Amino acid sequence: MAEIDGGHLVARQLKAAGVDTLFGVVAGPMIEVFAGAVREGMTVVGCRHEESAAFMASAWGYVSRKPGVVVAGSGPGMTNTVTSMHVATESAMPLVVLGGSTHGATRSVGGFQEADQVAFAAPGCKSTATVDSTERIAEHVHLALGRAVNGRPGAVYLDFPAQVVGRRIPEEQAGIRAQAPELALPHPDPAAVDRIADLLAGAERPLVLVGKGAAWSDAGPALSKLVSRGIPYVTSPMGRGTIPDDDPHFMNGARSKALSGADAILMVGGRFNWIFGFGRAGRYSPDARIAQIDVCAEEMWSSANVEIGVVADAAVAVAQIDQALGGRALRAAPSWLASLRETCQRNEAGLAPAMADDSVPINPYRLVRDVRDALPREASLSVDGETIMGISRVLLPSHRARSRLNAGTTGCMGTGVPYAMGAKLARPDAPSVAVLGDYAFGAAGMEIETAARVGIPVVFVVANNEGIAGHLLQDHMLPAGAPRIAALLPARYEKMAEMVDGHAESVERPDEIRPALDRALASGRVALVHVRVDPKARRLSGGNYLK
Ligand SMILES: Cc1ncc(C[n+]2csc(CCOP(=O)(O)OP(=O)(O)O)c2C)c(N)n1
Repeated sequence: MAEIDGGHLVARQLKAAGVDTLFGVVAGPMIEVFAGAVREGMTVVGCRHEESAAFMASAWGYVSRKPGVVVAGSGPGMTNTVTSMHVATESAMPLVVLGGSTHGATRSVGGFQEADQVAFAAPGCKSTATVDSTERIAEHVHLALGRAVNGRPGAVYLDFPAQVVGRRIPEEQAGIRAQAPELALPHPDPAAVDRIADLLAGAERPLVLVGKGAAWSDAGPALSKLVSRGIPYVTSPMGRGTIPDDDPHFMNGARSKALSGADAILMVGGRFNWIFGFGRAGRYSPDARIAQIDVCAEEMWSSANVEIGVVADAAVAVAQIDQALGGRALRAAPSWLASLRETCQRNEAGLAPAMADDSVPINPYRLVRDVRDALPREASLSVDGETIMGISRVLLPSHRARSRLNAGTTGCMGTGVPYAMGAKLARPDAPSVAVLGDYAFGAAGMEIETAARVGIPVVFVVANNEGIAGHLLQDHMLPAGAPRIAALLPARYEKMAEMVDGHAESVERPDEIRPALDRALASGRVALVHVRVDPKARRLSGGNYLK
């Protein structure tokens, strides 16, 4: 009678559920899982750090709308994924962490790499479980995958004690769960749809807010249709591209004015947290009437005074609101759109001199302008850092849902490198570019070896301003004469691409930026474009453009 070990069983269940890519760091007691994944023909990405592996998995999952799966060994291997689980849950990215743990026979008596792993995982997860027998592996994996990706996506942790992974059982006891429920998407109540249509139709200054929940549910086409009636919209950073950014109703460039001026707001798949100014008076008009669409009813309870909450899939709900509006003309004053557009143009014009600056060291606005010009329309874009992320948020567009990845709800540095790699594996046909501060690159930079080894041709653009927000913190917030704490060495990060036979570029002058980017994009290899930017440059507060 053929037998199968627990590790192979994990892989077989993943395959049965349509997960063909696995991330992780090989370690006991999970080596059988990696071996099983190879036997099952999965793409297995062996990473250099579990935190990065889990970030890669969550980006892969978010872009492909499947659960991203990462495997970590016991003790510190598993605890290295805790930040990534927290980030995935807060940023609503689907992640399943499979953590090996010490053998049951040595628990509580100082077992090797023993830790209370479920307790470490729990606060950052939607759910956690311990796999109690080899026979129940398939069921636990089936549950974890479903829970990570459904409802609001997030992290799920499964703990695998060593004795469960290594044990062999007869194949007919494997209990593979080949069938996943076919879920009908949650549809909105028609009466609520009519009320929202009335709200938008009767408003003088309507506004749509787009969060990454809208990206997740591919609400772009329905949203494009709705806003084309003459409604401006503002997105969260990762909601960018759900409607292509070159839509004339896109008003992130007049964000503060749009939020404070609107008299009716429809929030689609976003949360009234810090990213949207909590929905509080001050950022918003106290008289604004607010409607919200979300897959979670709890989300309607926030700092914002939400009048109408609809629990529904964003794409379905928006399409129905548009249908309910039918041939009705909106009452919105044309001057509302026009004044926001004018603010966008004025703010962008205010940045033009910095974008055209030819000085050395390079102005970061000039660098990001050239990245914008070189960036293919369909590219996946990941951005990480502080100064460079703020500038990129203003200048770099996105044109596709779930093509924009950044530090997200938790503002977590160290996501940029692995997110770009996960996105590339999920969408291999689209170029993947990461724009990174030197600190942000360094936080996960060793994964460049993973990219070279596995063959993940990402372009890393490192804006090296020699520090955390350049020299700003070092010079202005630390005592004079302090050792370099926030300021970093002017290191030559392109050497890290050379080290793995990747494509390396080093740029010191503005006119060298674009040719270097073009060569990197054409190289077909992992590439690092190292750009020396002015350590003293800060973000410009062009009107309300940057808030
Ligand atoms: C995990 C984590 N650690 C620390 C921070 C605090 N932090 C915010 S921005 C930043 C670094 C920014 O420097 P860099 O990546 O070089 O980008 P720059 O601002 O210089 O463009 C740090 C450490 C954070 N947000 N996340």
